Amino acid sequence: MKRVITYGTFDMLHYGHINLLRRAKEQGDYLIVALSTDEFNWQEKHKRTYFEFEKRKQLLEAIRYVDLVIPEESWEQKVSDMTVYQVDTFVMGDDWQGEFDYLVNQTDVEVIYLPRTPEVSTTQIKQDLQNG
Ligand code: C2G
Repeated sequence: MKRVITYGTFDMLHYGHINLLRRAKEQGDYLIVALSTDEFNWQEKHKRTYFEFEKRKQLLEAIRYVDLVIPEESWEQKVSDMTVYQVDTFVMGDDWQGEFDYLVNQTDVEVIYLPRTPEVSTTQIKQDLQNG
């Protein structure tokens, strides 16, 4: 069984996230999503989410491509996650291109960056709603 992992906030879930999760699952048989906690989002990404962690987790767990949701609490946990969850492939959108290449050297996972869905983002949705 090929195990895939990806990380993110997944706030205000939209089809860009679904496109990513679908393609991540296509890389293997079992997809783990490490979901940024509210604290991690605020302290490390200076993002306040619209939906709190438990709600974002509930949404992700309802997606057919997702097999397990775990918390993302730090940038550093990725290396140990690869071992703990016996990961074969790490997937991220290409807005992170190159940022996680260190995982190839520090673990034996395959690192794949997938093209983002260009026209949609949580930030854009919020702006559009504000502008009416
Ligand atoms: N994504 C995408 N297309 C979009 C929006 C997002 O492919 N239109 C992808 C991102 O590239 C990322 C995933 O969906 O791989 C989740 O996006 P975010 O929730 O914005 O995640 P981010 O804040 O980038 O956090 O340790 C990694 C971080 O937790 C990633």
